[in-house]
Amino acid sequence: MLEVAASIVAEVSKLRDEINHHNYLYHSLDSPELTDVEFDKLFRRLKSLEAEYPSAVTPDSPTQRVGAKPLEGFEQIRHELPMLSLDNAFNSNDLQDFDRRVIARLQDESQIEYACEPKIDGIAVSLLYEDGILVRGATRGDGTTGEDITHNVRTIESVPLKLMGTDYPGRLEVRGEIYIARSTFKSLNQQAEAEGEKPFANPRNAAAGSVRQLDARLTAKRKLTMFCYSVGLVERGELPLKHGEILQQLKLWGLRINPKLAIVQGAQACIDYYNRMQLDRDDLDYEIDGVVFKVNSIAQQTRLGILTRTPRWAIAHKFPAEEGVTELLDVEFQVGRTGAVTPVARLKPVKVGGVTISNATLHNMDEVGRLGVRIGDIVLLQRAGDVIPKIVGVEKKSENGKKILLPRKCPSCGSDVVQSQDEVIARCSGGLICQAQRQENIRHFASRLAMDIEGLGDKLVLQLVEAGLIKTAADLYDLSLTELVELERMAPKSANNLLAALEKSKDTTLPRFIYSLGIQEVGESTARSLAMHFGELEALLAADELSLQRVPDVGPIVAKKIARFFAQKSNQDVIEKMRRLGLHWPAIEVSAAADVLAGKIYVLTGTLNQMNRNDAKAKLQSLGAKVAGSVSKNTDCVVAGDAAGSKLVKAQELGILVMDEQALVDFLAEHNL
Ligand code: I6G
Repeated sequence: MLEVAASIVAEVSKLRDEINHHNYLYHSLDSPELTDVEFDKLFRRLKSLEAEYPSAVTPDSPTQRVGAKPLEGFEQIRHELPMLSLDNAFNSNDLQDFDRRVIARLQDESQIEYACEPKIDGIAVSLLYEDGILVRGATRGDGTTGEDITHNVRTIESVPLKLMGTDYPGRLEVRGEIYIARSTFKSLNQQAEAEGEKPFANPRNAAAGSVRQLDARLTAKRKLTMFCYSVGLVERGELPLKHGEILQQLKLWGLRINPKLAIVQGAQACIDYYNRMQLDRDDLDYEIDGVVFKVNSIAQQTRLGILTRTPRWAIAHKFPAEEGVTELLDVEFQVGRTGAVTPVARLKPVKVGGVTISNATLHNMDEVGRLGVRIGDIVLLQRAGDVIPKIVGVEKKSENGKKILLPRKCPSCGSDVVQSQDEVIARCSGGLICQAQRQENIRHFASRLAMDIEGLGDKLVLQLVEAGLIKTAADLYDLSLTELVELERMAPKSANNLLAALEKSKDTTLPRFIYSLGIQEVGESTARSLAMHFGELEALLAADELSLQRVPDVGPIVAKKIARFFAQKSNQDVIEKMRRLGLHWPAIEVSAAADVLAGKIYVLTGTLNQMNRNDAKAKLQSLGAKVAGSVSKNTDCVVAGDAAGSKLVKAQELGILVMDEQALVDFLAEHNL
């Protein structure tokens, strides 16, 4: 009996190794050795053994890629090391400037070795391997916090569930780009059309939608793939000392890297690589929007360090925006959530970079004047990556072109449109009586980074507003099943799901709640600063402009907008209703924190690895410190990160307190920051 079990275990293990190996050859190296039929035979044998001996099933088995049960929602993941973004170069001069900056900072080098790769137009993600097993996949999110998409990442055949070999670090975070191949995208869209569904606009949108599916079975059908381009966290193990060699090592562990990786010397060779890639671009089975150059030596990368959120040792050289020419048929004015009235161009449909464009933004009336564009003109369009296309010029004037005029009344509610002296944007003065503003406001409230109300999409918001069921976001929490099922195309199951999602969203956080209110100029990061500073909503509501200005990142203009928002009775009523209907969040302990460093002057120098410099600055400021740019005898403390230079030396000469990054992290943690 025991012997049989041992032989089964051995067979199962051998089959898994074989399947993983052939998966790797097929999906990562693009050089299969088995026919599909031969591969399927191995796979079916493994499945049947696992069905017969369920105790032999392990989570890293290739049969276990797709979970059976959809998730209820996405968990937030805080990246242990922030996921940075890249600085951009838009031409050869920018690239040469970058190279000169690198040389100047390193002082001792005249020609730098660079690793070059295509920049995939996909979705940045992080994979975490513990003892070689994939334990987590997360989106980049805002670089600090992303979403847990492990269930979806597991379905991607080119992502190993278990690393090959044995010499990998105990904890290894691999970063890269998930995308959908052009060929796959084409067949997905053909299938969507055949089934009467709306096709995806482009491969990037299709990939983005697919990694954010709650049901991994749907993700698996989208046939995503991934190229790995760097590592994040590395613990209990060592990696090679050059970026290119690290990537080659990742490949040996079974991860997929871009075959176009090249190591070159100096800026001119980078420009040559860029030109080659621009020529090859259309022949690739994936979309790229430029190329990325990285200083190859990790020691040099460390010396160069990070500037806020972008490494000084890497740059993305973007391809120029794709352009097209078409006729401007009409201009309509759209009203946004803050009442901004924006001219939107309706165009004769035209293909730009493979995508059909029929709308483009004209930004504001100043831009319309600057371009001198009229309805009927032939215009020049630009489309860059995922950005909304814009009109950048007039190719040919129409003989009887019609002048574009800002409407005097809001196209949505008929209130006056006003243009104040101090901004170029015209606004509807209707406030919450304006249906368009209401709709946009509620859409923002429900959005992913705000209250994240699953299932409450744009169309449903429009339906609810049009049916008169909701006027403000607070009314969402008053909706009843009876009201919902009376809406067109609303089955009882969907209505119940929406009510459950609304219920779930009531349990939120103060930063999210503040962000969801849609106060002008208050994005996610300012909302977080406000929450950290005031700790509770009441204190924020009571704050005047001066006290608002004490919050990091809040200047006089933003403070005025925040104070004005909370002074409005209609906004107070909405907030009061939300709280009455059950929205709640834990208080944030600000303790006596706000004054702990009052009057102290801090200086940050060197590279911080556990947080970016802006975050460190904001946190010190929230404790009352002033953060200065240079060291003087008035400085109280210098926080010295890696490769700190002259400021550290000066601090030591002046006998000023110096703390390293870990001491800062510990100190902030003591104050709940
Ligand atoms: O967004 C990115 C695309 C490609 C990257 C990147 C990359 O390397 C080929 N590398 C880094 C380090 C970052 N973003 C931050």
